[in-house]
Amino acid sequence: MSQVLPAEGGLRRIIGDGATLPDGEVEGLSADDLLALYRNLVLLRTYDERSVVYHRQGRIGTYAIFWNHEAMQVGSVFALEERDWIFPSYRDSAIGLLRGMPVSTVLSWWRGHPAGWWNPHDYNVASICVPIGTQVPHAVGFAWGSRLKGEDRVAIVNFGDGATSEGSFHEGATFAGVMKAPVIFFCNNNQWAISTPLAKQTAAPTLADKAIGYGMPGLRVDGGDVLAVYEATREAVARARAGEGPTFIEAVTYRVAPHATADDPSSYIDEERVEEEKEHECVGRYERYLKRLGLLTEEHEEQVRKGALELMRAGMAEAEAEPPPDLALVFEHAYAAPPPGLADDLAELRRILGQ
Ligand SMILES: Cc1ncc(C[n+]2csc(CCOP(=O)(O)OP(=O)(O)O)c2C)c(N)n1
Ligand SMILES: [Mg+2]
Repeated sequence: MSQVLPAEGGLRRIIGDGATLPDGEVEGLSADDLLALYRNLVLLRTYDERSVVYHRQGRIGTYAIFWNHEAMQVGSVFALEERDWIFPSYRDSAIGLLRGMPVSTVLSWWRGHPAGWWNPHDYNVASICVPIGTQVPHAVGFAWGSRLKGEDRVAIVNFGDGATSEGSFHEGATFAGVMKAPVIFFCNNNQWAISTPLAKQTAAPTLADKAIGYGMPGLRVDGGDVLAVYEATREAVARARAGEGPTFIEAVTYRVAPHATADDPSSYIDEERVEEEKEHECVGRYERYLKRLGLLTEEHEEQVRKGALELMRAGMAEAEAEPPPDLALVFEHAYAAPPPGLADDLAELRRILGQ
């Protein structure tokens, strides 16, 4: 019988601060790996920053900003094999880019265009879930199903601190623990669920403490440290592959951007704390780490940033070149037998929009 230990208290950390806190290193990562992690971080950062601009220009719809969440997304995905599946939330909308999904696909998703509907089998990335926590039972069912089929696949499910209060999280975690499903519960604890702070979300001392109730280990990691996230996820993946069941990872960070482009956090957030957290945001921290190691030059940094920006511009051009979708799509796929009123609504929409 494997023993489930109480959740970790302290946060795992690898990256130092260049002063009193020493740098660590992760065994098994080559210089090429370290630079690949950097490129991925810049890709997601650029995607996120450009998306906010595109939103303001009216070129994409409401957008869920993930600025300073990149280390959690990049570090965790780097610990997976291509055959492993990712079950993202809206906060991880661009995680498919790490699996070769075109930028135009993700932008189309935020434009509400069907070109943004990808086939999950093409990238082993499930569809984005907007209802909080619903991706959790999807991931658990998938992981358990894979095990039954004798496949060697692991699933990772990304969700926030608020999602841990949802029934679907509880159902998924209970099931995964009992069935020893090869799944990783990756919680981005950004300490806010829109305007609900963590202290009102739970009375548990840490979110990782919840793990013991489901019979799985709970790890706590600094969510702004891409290497610590990678290392913790790699351990969870090894456990899942060995048939030892699920792991809960609590990656601790702080939401420094509004919940989404439709949110104004000034009425509830602590602005001073936001400014403080921005000082050591995850991409800059990793850049400084690589520079201390002598692995990153200004020229290389410039080149990586420029490449990411070009990818974004080309992706937006491609997304905007898509012909407008058929308006009927808005009305399809909801009912097996659509009520007659919907046909009238569609006719009216066509008349108003002249399509
Ligand atoms: C089932 C459900 N209830 C409520 C909402 C409205 N809602 C959207 S985002 C959000 C907060 C989620 O917070 P958290 O899980 O911490 O994720 P974060 O947005 O911080 O990444 C809520 C309540 C929803 N999308 N789905
Ligand atoms: Mg949150």
